[in-house]
Amino acid sequence: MSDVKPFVLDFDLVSGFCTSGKVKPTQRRVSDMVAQFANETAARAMVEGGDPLLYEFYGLDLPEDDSGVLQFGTTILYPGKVGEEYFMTKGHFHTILDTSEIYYGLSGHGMMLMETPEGQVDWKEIGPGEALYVPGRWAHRSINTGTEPLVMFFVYRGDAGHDYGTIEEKGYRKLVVERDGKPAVIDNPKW
Ligand code: S6P
Ligand code: ZN
Repeated sequence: MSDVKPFVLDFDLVSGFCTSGKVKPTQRRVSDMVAQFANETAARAMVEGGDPLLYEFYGLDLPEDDSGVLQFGTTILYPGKVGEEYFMTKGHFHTILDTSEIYYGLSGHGMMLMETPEGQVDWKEIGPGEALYVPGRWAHRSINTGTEPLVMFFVYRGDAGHDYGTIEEKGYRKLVVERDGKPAVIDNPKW
């Protein structure tokens, strides 16, 4: 068991930021995930045009090898599109595949796109006051389908680990795009 002492952290309920600055978020820009977007040409043009920030998320300095630890923080995903595809997170499986995760919507509106290695696919809308359960084995990607930052609090088993490789190689089976001004879930033509 790890020797972590009790502590308190502040996360703003609307912005999602730790306003005291006790912890710092990791940032991902379009340049960090050009190949993950269906329209890579549009992604490259955005990189050249200033490389916008897609999202920020907190990871705490907690032991990563202890199944008793809970990792937690917020994800702040900005609104926007690359081509017709909404801004999204990279998405990942947990390395310990059967570990689950809880997300709680604080502000903004979006979707969680999920799939299993066996090819089950699901997506759920998430907004303020809604708790979303991502079961073990389900890869998860957050997508901002709204016009404000999508802010969610998350908790997962601290030794779960992140497997990004599978998604980076093959992508998701589905994409979330804007059609007629509304979000639509379509087949990924690259799959
Ligand atoms: C970790 C949890 C979140 C994501 C964050 C960024 O298990 O799901 O903290 O790390 O939303 O997404 P990604 O796919 O870049 O890690
Ligand atoms: Zn996760």
